[in-house]
Amino acid sequence: MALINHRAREIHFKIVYVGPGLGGKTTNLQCLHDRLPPERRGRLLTLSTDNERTLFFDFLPIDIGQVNGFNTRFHLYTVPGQVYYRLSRRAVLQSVDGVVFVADSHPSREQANFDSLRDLEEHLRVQGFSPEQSARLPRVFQYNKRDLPAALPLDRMRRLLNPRGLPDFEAVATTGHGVNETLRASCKAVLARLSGPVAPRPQPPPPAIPQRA
Ligand SMILES: Nc1nc2c(ncn2[C@@H]2O[C@H](COP(=O)(O)OP(=O)(O)OP(=O)(O)O)[C@@H](O)[C@H]2O)c(=O)[nH]1
Ligand SMILES: [Mg+2]
Repeated sequence: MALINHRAREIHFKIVYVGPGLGGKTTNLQCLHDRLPPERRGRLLTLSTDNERTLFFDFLPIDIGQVNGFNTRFHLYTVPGQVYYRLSRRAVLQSVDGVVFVADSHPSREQANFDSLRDLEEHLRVQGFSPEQSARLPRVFQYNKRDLPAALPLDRMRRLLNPRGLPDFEAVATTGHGVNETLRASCKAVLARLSGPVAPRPQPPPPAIPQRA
């Protein structure tokens, strides 16, 4: 949830890029880092394995200037997409304000896209999001790797991943196409949520009480 420091007049939001392994999440952050003027962004922090896959997360803070008199900063994170880093994903998704789902347009990744979306829902559920709260979490979809000659048809990806018709964008993260637009839409959705009715913070389920023998 957004962190508001009234004394310093600062507001911080957390946006997490999720999606299947090798879908292009880290490439999105690298591209944003390269394109934003240095005074608007911090250092890109990446925690990667030897072969450049995200091990825990990548992190990029960006400033968007003042909103209602508050200095506003977005903290962008990616999660590791590889299936077995489930617990890392869960940790990074704590207190998320908005999600960007980066789907891979390669036909062989269709099931992985779908599984990754299901994995996200499960993490939100475990963190105490009710189905309604989960549905209200600002989300933006990005269909990445549109440069691939055999890219899945856009309609087909939309039907599978985004049946609610939430904001979505085609992208080629390696060239930067669609990367800024995706982020802008996510920031807009997160800010719009803040100015709407504030929903109670999701509560994780209480820990199990040990039974006496
Ligand atoms: N053709 C093509 N390749 C891309 C595109 N975006 C990313 N890639 C490539 O896909 C590979 C994986 O990209 P990453 O950004 O590391 O993917 P990731 O989602 O962060 O992967 P994990 O960290 O393992 O979850 C890299 O070789 C990228 O250069 C794209 O739009 N088109
Ligand atoms: Mg990565």
